[in-house]
Amino acid sequence: MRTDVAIIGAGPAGLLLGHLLGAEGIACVVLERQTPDYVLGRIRAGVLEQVTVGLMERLGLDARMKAEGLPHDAFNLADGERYVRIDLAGLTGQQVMVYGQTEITRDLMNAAKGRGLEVIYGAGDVALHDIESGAPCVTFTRDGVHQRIDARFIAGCDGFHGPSRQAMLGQGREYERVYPFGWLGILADVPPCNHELIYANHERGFALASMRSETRSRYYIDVPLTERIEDWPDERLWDELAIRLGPEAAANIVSGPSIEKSIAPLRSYVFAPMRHGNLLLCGDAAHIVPPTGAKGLNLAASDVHYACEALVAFFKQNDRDAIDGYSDKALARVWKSERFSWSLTRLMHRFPEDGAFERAMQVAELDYIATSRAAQTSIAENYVGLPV
Ligand code: RFL
Ligand code: PHB
Repeated sequence: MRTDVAIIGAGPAGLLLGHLLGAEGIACVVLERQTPDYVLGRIRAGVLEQVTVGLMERLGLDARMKAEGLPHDAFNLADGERYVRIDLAGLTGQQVMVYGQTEITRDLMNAAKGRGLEVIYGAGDVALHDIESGAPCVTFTRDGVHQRIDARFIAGCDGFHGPSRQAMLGQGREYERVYPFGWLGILADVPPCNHELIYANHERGFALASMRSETRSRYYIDVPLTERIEDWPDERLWDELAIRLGPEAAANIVSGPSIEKSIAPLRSYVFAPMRHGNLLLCGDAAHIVPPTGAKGLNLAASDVHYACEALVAFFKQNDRDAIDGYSDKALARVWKSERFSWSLTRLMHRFPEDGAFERAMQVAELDYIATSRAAQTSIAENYVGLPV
């Protein structure tokens, strides 16, 4: 096979890039190791920035999101019984959209065939070759048959564990911070306890009340990395959520059987630069943020925006500088989201190594945020997403 851009990974980054390039008349093929059902079974992000919503609008794939997504004007930071409301709409004039990563992925998947976007699922042993040359290629096996795609560029959209970053590891630098806890998440078909998200810092640890719809809730607590999912039967988790979210939220929690429960470790990670030769990395393949700022999927979307812009400039105006400039442009936004996610994680979690001083700093910061419009505006403009 021959194409302009071989895209590895059919998560949100790979599918978005495939559709955007297709709309510009640039040929591409997307290679995914898993089956469509497996990809849709991963319960992850729930909060979309305007930039991400805007890309779906540009593709004309926003109808279901507009009908079923929940626009949110605000979210809350809770510390004990105190709530600090961050009025996103009032402070920035913007909202965020609560719409699951599963749903956005499903919308992109369903539109692929009709738009002629070729996605090859079940691609094994994906390997990248000759990324420094003008004619890189990707090899893989499917149904026991060895295959090869020749391309002009490769887009590595294959997440944190994929082969793309591995192919350029010696060509850049890794920046990493691993946190001493993970988030235990539960998805249940019960109404949310509050119509706005609540991030809580309780003496027993962090908790988040989120949602997917008026009838489906998503909650998280932080747990030590040694904890196993079997240690957390549903009742224990509901009891813990009620304590950590505080009495006001607890009074409105409706509990029910989990339809998904998993533990995700927290990590901050950046690989720079995000391009080497003709391989461009997008999304989790290049960086990871702790979920506290709801930034991971949104960063994948903004990377894709910059990558698409660069590839269009190359194919339409023969502009090689646009490709060379991709990494700097994408990283400028990545680092700001890394900072925001790291600082919100620091503010809202009890770190095992922290003492009385660190806790006093958290209280002082929350006091400051509670009383300063400037501090709230800073949080709000980061949460709704910085401009691309
Ligand atoms: P993905 O979604 O991991 O997709 C990568 C795809 O590449 C495939 N792949 C391969 N394909 C072929 N060959 C190989 N060898 C391959 N290896 C891997 C994989 O199967 C997969 O289909 O990366 P992408 O597209 O960059 O998207 C990134 C997002 O998934 C991620 O950043 C977010 O989910 C992070 N995140 C959140 N982001 C937000 O913007 N808002 C949120 O509210 C939010 N909440 C979260 C989150 C992530 C979480 N977890 C579980 C990590 C909440 C959680 C709990
Ligand atoms: C989610 O609903 O899954 C969610 C919401 C906000 C976050 C992280 C995850 O910061």
